[in-house]
Amino acid sequence: MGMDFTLYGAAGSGSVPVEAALRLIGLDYQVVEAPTWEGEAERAKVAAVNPMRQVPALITPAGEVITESAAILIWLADSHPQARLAPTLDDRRRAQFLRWMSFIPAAVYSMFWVRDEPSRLVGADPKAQAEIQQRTADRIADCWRMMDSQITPGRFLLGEEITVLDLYVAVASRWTPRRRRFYAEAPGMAPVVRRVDALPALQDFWAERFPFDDGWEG
Ligand SMILES: N[C@@H](CCC(=O)N[C@@H](CS)C(=O)NCC(=O)O)C(=O)O
Repeated sequence: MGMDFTLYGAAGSGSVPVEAALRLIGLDYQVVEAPTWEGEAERAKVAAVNPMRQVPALITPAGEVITESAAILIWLADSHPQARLAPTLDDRRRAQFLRWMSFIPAAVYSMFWVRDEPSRLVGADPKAQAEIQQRTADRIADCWRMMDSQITPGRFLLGEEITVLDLYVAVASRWTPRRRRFYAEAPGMAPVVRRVDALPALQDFWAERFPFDDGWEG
């Protein structure tokens, strides 16, 4: 099979759950590596396909560009129903699936636009920047706690079957304030993300794209 999908992404980034979904579905893809948070040169690589200059951005075999991690994950799952990575439209879990798939980018992921470069909001003042880092980390922790209070996982977040929501939360929960705090704030979801970390089908993938290096839990 040819390289049908092209994904602009980076190790450890929001492209990782998308890459994991592509792997689980069994689709062939290539990654254009662009760690955008490292600076202008990396962001410029993405500008041609995504004027937001962010990853992930997926180019489909038909040449369509899809940005926004949640949209990409939902679209991939819905258009490959045989992989069973999302509740279908008539499934009673669909509403909660969409709820949490929207919550992650709106409440959690959006904080990283500020965290990655606090000067975007507060200029060069180091004290204000440190405050931004602290407050956004606390806000993310609060969001995980609120989500945990509203969800009753089974083996996975929505029940017994893995969905792209599990991939998304497993990756996003490794970012600041990182897993140790996530386990404390979200004890109900903690066993689920550990289960996703341990999925045999993804062991080589995690090692390549988001390794569990010493001290990774924070
Ligand atoms: N809303 C976007 C956010 C994507 C995003 O923030 N990506 C980060 C990398 S993990 C990025 O490219 N940051 C560079 C920037 O915002 O300038 C999504 O959900 O895909």
